[in-house]
This record gives sequence, structure tokens and C-alpha cells, in this order.
Amino acid sequence: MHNYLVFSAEVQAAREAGKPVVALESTIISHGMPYPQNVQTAKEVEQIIRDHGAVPATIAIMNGKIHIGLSDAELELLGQSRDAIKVSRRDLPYVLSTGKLGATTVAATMICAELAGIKVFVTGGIGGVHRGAETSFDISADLQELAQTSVAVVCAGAKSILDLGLTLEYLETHGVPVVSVGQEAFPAFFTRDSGFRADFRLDTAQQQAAFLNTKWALGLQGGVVIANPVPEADAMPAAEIEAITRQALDEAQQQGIGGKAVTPFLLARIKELTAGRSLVTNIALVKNNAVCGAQLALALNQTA
Ligand code: PSU
Ligand code: MN
Repeated sequence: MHNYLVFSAEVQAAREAGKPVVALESTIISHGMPYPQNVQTAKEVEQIIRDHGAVPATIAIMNGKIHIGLSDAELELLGQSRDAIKVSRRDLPYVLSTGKLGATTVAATMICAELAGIKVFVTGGIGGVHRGAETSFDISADLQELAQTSVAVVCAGAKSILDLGLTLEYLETHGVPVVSVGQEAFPAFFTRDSGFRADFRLDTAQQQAAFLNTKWALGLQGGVVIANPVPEADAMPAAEIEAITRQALDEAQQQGIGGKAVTPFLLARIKELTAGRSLVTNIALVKNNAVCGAQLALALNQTA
């Protein structure tokens, strides 16, 4: 298995020194944001994690290897590439065995983080049960991964392009705890309140670390959603985002967008329809999550 893992010098040094490491995904770079903001944001997020005492490990698939930690040149390559493949659990063996360039989703990043012994992963939003899933069956593989892979996923909730009620039901069925930070509500990515409650509220990194240690000490495998709301000042108006989301969903249906292309299509359309303001919010919430994730990795490291 270790034949497949390649650690950057920075991450390797952190492992040897027992320093806390935070995983970062790469689909958000290749398919979630446009160039050059994607690369710029990736670098700034990494720096925020360093500034808070942890070491960032952005994960991607290159030349038949799982890269744990990318150089600036590798980030640039991924951010500019037009043919990086969006890699979820299903796609990992194909992209690795063919040596293609792959950007990992939440699901694939969780798998790779677990292989690398990393417990905390920071992203923007998780995938979920799509609106209309009762006919499309479109349920992100991220949810099944959360059910089985023991990594904490720090996010700003899930976008309301999804059916958030069904997403939370699905997570409950599979025993995935949803923890909110600083509030009771489950956040909806662009907005702080989805109208649904998270299962638990744990405001401090120490409380979150104790929760994770307890879950995993009991042998309860699987992930935990740590839902950290977008800062008030960066949130978008809920009514506006709902109207735009509906329009983007209608367009996706009319254009016959399906499968793994759905989420990237919706993200790009929402950005266009908000004249780029959704991207500003997206960047702000990922940075906010980086602080939360670094603090959690430190707290977990102290109790290890
Ligand atoms: N949601 C976002 N931004 C993203 C994604 C989701 O707000 O960039 C990406 C993540 O990589 C996530 C993936 O794991 O989309 C989910 O895709 P799908 O719905 O096809 O499983
Ligand atoms: Mn899907």
C-alpha cells in the first residue's frame, strides 16, 4: 500500500516530528473554483494552517501515486489543468493505474488521508443527497465514505443545491455524527442556517477532539462532519442563493447534465449567476474552516 503514497518533504518532516497534519482536497481546486483564484486560495489556506501550528497536506493523484502534500508547482499544474479527473472512491484505481492526473473529492481525500494516518481534513462543503434523488438516485459517494472512513471532515455544511433534510437523514441512518461549531443550526455553506439542526454542538477544539477520541476508542469507525458556519460578514442572502440555485438546477436538467458533472456544473453556474460573489463567500468559508481544522488537529495531537 505504501507503494502508492508519496509524501512531500514538509509532510514527511511533520510525520517524523509528530506534528499535527491537516488534509486538504483537490477537487475544490480543479473543479470547484476557477483559475487563478483556485491556486491562490489553495496556497493561502495552506498558510493559514501553518500559521495555526499544523502542517497542510493537499492530496492529489499524479503519475500513479497518491501525493500527500503538493509543491507550489504541483498546485499550479492541478489548478491550470483542463483534464484533471475528478476522483471519488470509484475512480481511484483507474486514475492511479493509468497514471493520469486526478483531483480528489471529499470521499477520495478521506480514503487517502486515512491511508496516510491523517485524522483531520478541511474542505468547503461535502456532497450529499441531491434534490430529486428519489428519481435520479444522485447521492454523493461522500456520504458512504463518511459512514466508513475514520476522518473528521471540517466543512461549512453542505450547499442548498442538495436536499439538506435528506442528506442529514442519510447520515443519521449510517451513524455519521453531525457536529456544529458555535451554533445549533446545521449551516448551508453560503448561509449560516439551513433551517435544520445539527445533532450536537461542540464549540471548542478540545470538545471536538474528545468526541472523536471517544467515538474511535469505542471502535465506531467512520467519519464525523464538523460543520463550521461561514462568518456572518461573508454569508450570502438566503433568498438570493435559493433563487439562483433553482435556476442552476433547472438549467442542469434542461442541458441533461448528469453523474459526476452535476456538482461542478452547479458550482460554476452559481458563481456566474452571482457575478462572482459566491466565489468570494466560498473562499472566505474555506479559510475559516482552515483555522478550525488546524485547531482540531492540534487538540487531537495533544490527546494522542
Ligand atoms: N461542494 C462544494 N464544493 C466542492 C464540492 C462539493 O461546495 O468543490 C466537490 C467536493 O470535492 C465534493 C464533490 O466531494 O464536489 C462532490 O461531488 P459529487 O456530488 O459528484 O459526489
Ligand atoms: Mn452525484
